[in-house]
Amino acid sequence: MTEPLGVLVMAYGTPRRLQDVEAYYTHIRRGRKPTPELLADLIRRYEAIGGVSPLNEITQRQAEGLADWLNRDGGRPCKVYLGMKHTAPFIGDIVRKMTDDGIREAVTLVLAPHYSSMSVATYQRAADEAAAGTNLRLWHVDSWHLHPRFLNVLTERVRTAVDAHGNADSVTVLFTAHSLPERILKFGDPYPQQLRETGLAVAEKLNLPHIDFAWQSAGRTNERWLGPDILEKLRALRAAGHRNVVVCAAGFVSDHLEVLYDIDIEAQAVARELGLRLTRTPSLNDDPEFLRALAEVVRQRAAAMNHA
Ligand code: FEC
Repeated sequence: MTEPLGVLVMAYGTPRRLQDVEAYYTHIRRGRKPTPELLADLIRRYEAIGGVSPLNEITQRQAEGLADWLNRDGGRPCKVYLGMKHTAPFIGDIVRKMTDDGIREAVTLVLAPHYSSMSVATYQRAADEAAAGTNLRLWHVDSWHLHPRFLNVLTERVRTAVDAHGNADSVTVLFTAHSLPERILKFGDPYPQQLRETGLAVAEKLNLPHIDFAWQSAGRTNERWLGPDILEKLRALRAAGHRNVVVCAAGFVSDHLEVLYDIDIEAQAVARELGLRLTRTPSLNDDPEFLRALAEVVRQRAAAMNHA
């Protein structure tokens, strides 16, 4: 029997209960506890979206849907594992489970389309560290921001949202992703360029006359983060006479705090205040076509290693 190919899906993770938010936040801050003010502010944001984020559940469904596609495409049988960056089951523990299960070859896939040394690479490092000295060989997928099927799914969402506004001429489509510290620019990180490439590819398919880019959800730290921030960009668009904005959070693939709070509550409030009509494209979540795109991404990576 053919030995299964391991597939390590990696995602951000979210606290399962409000009581777990402090430990989660401390983990994100690499062991430094947040101040009481920062913690209270984060808890307030979780409460505003109903107390917990749907992220873990959606991630789980994404991994299951991916496994379904991979096990019916006629290729090598796959065993899909899911490891989280900031909550259990942690990436390192899952890699150890993979080795216990006898997996010797695996593709790793982060559920974020754009590569950065401060995002995707940190997941990969966690997996590499756990796999070091074992028989498990990992082949990382760095990015999949231009995968044709992914672009098709995103494009359809943008098309529907723009159509709901009436006329593409009167709408600005704003592509966003999670901000990162500005210092990534010093080492030529591809992250900003990749977000641009995704947005431009969608715009080209739809022949969109007005597109723009912004960063969202910047961390509450003292350093400079990539800008313009989405709120600043909304103000600038209104000042330039725009009235209709479609936000496509192309850097995220799921509903979670940064979408449900930062866009649906915070950015919506600013848009209302400015007299802007803002709609957000629905998150990809467990859309079968999106998961099929991810299955193709995995197969392509494996094929590049001649292990499809
Ligand atoms: O729904 C949820 O509960 C989790 C939503 C969530 C996602 C997410 C994705 C990304 N982050 C990225 C980078 C950073 C950096 C810092 C940082 C901080 C936070 C905090 C929360 C949080 N992030 Fe996150 N992120 C999510 C949630 N993130 C909560 C802490 C409070 C706050 O700042 O709001 C700053 C760390 C530091 O303080 O040093 C950097 C990137 C992504 C997108 C790629 C990915 O999914 O990995 C990049 C979802």
